[in-house]
Amino acid sequence: MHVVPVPAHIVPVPGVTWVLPPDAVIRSESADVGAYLAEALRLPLADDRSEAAIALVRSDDVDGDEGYALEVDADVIVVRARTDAGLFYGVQTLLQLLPPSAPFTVAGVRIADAPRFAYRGAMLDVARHFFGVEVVLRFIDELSRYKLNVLHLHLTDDQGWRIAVDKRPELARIGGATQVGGGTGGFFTADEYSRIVAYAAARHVTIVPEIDMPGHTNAALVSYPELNVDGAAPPAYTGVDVGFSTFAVHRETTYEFIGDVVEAVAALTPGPYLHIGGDEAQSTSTEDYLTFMRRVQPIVAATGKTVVGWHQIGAAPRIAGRIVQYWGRGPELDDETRAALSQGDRFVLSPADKVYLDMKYTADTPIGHDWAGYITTRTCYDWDPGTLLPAGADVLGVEAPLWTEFVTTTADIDLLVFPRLAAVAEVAWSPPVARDWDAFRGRLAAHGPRWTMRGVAFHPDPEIPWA
Ligand code: TNX
Repeated sequence: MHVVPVPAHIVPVPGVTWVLPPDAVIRSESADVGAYLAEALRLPLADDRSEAAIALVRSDDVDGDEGYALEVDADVIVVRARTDAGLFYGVQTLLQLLPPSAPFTVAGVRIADAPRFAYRGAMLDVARHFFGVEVVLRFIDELSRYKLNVLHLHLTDDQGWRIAVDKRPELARIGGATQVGGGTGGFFTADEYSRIVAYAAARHVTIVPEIDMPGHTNAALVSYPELNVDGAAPPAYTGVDVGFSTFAVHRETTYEFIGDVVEAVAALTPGPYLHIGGDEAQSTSTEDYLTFMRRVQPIVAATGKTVVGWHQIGAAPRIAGRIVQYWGRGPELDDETRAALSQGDRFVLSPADKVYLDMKYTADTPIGHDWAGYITTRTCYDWDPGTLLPAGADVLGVEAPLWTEFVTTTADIDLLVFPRLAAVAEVAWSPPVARDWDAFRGRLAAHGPRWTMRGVAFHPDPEIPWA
């Protein structure tokens, strides 16, 4: 059984094998999940009365908003869950239990599964280098196979602005026209962004849009000169430095601008979160930073969204319910993280030395950073979100970011993301007692051929005994 992330409970039933019958049909009490499975297996969906080879059943006996039970018997495979999300995760497990090609058989098994953390995410930086809708959809497809349920899109940075805002057309027109290295950039229209959101929703993935501010804003500063402290637009930026840009914090026009942007992005985003960045604002004084965050957090809250920010926002007084994304490196905690802890903030954990997917695996990796060290698949796997912060910290989950200063192609994404994202998924989903590096390596090995079949150019990390 090569299931990743490893289920909470999995017990083989010896001597039992399910074999796909020639006239197999799927019966589903969820139209959406049934359609997803039917398409994946190219099998017909049947009405309720027919004899099904695979049945997706709603059941209140299964615990949790995302939990499921899966039973493989000789004549039928049954997935039970209380919610569509649970059925979807049961289906992902089933797709992994099935062999990648015919003959389609599954060994008898009983699985009862539910996630450890509610927030299981990845981040894609589409600002440093722009990646279009199709690349993002493919990324969502892959992450949902590993039961991740959040895609954080880093939509704005010094090098580019990637989402059209009707009231502020120059953001896309001017801010969207550049990227690292001087390429032509790009941006999502409202319709394209909505396509991403809908595709994600069909896979139980929530999109978290990030508008990074007050630093990381050169693309906005180029587009609207009045956002600058001196009122003059700087030149476009296509390098890879950080910390040099800031919004004018003491001007009302800045907050009118932010209001327009936040309102537009919130209106296009059905999920509960809106990320305001807040990292590396090295050109904003501490006092100005606090002033800025005191103004901006309520602007976001007024749209009904929950504020998310990189852990530097911990320095600013919290707005109720906000989430702080920790990207530090241990063992010492910085002042902002400590401030967030003492304010009782909720945390999403993205420890840079564990899950930064833009770091090289080893010195030989052709692209990537190394400021947080080299990160092998094992490094992504061998840590516990339950003990990273002091006891009592309110940890909502885990997110693995892919920054794209040095990432220019889909093959670059694949190399850095796979297989490490699968390790992060197990960290976020599976209970600590079920986790074991040696067992994980063995299970992960079976995923290589599947990635190859799907055209995913994963890194053949030598620590994995690839099949
Ligand atoms: C730090 S992590 C950043 C990004 C860079 C990244 C490169 C964070 C909140 N800020 O601006 O892309 O390092 O690893």
